[in-house]
Amino acid sequence: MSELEDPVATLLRLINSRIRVTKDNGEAAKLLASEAAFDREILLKEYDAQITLQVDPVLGVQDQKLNLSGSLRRQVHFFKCTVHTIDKVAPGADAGRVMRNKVTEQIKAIIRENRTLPYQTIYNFAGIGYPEGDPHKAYAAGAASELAPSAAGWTELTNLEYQGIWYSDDVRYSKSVAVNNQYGLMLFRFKVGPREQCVKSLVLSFEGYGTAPGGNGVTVKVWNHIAGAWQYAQYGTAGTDETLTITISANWTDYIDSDGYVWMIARTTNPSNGVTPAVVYCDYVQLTVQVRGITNCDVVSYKPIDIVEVKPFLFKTEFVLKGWAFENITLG
Ligand SMILES: [Ca+2]
Repeated sequence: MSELEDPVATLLRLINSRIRVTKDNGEAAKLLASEAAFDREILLKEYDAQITLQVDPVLGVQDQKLNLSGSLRRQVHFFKCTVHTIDKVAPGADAGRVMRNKVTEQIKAIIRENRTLPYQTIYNFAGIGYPEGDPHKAYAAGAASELAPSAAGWTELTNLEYQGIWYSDDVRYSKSVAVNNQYGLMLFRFKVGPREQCVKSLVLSFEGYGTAPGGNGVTVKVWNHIAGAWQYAQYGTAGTDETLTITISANWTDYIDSDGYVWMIARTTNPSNGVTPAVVYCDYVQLTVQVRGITNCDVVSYKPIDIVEVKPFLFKTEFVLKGWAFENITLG
């Protein structure tokens, strides 16, 4: 049973997963994008900017009839999206107005550039390291079989090792195993944002390769937590980078566990012989998730609404955004 995702959740994920703002000193700005309401305390203490999103209280949702009978319809959702910044006294902080303008440009770019794909999110490991929080994780092991995600044999990558899988840049992480009959294994855990009931597509991809005395090749699979089995096997045969893709076409909830994780394994197709190692190389991995929900989005308008009567000044941009979805309804 699938359901439509709340459009506010869809747009917030779009913004959160793509927004990157660099401060004048070269550091990444710390941003909070959430449902309304604005929190002055949290902005003063912890963040360089706060972005709030809600259904526009004036424009709301329009239900448009697209044909004479009214069977083809379009639901247009309007949103109020507000950027909030202040002049911070913290060292290294941008001036409030400068930060506001940077965040405004980012929101504008993200919404316009993803006009036809607001429902798609690409998850990867860029910027992630050990032992940071709850999100995506990567592990390696040597074993004679495909270990389950919960097996004890996995070791998480180190901070430096994670950097090998951040980007598709020919800088790779590799796991070498020289025990007879053992494979080089890697395990990837992706933390998926949406409610699993809203998911309509999961696509995993692995860029890398494997080498072993019995021949080149890497095998990738995804974990079915209901069946307790690795499934959707894809095989590579090269001794240089190739991209293997797993497309899950049905029963998505079987592949998203109760913690919201999707698990992928990669192993050398052939084992070590105890003399020559089996080595699995990974340049990059990603998970692309699509949800059922709004299919388009756009910017309607925006304006600065600074509040400079009280200190610290509050710099704000207020956007009106829209998102829409088509419906084909059965008439009685
Ligand atoms: Ca890489």
